[in-house]
Amino acid sequence: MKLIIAIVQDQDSPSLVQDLTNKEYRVTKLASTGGFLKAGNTTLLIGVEDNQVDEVTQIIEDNCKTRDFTTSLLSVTTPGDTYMPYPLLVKVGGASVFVIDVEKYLRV
Ligand code: 2BA
Repeated sequence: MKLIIAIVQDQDSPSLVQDLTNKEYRVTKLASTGGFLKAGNTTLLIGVEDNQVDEVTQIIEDNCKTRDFTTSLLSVTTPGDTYMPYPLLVKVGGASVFVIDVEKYLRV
């Protein structure tokens, strides 16, 4: 068995969760925050049999789009310098996916 951890953009998560549950996959949705952009994203935990990993990753790929974000970072060189905001273009997604071996799965 595998645990798929998928970090996706909030906008993509409703259709993704719907498609997964329509195919009878069990999904847990967590509200998360990206460390770099400090913006909300969604982390999905999906426990599957080994032979289901490809189908689930395909469903994730079908639902998750890459988007461009412009973020404003603050730059300062030495103490006392003025903070200079400068725009930075960042590509986010489609999804960051981890597939982990599960030692034991219990539903008691
Ligand atoms: P964030 O950390 O907010 O990162 C958003 C996007 O900013 C990333 O998109 C990437 O394009 C860029 N980025 C992140 N860290 C960077 C850095 N140190 N320098 C330059 N650019 C950087 P994605 O790679 O698609 O990641 C989207 C979100 O997925 C991330 O949000 C984070 O929440 C998660 N993530 C991605 N890779 C991860 C990893 N290896 N471990 C844990 N979480 C990860």
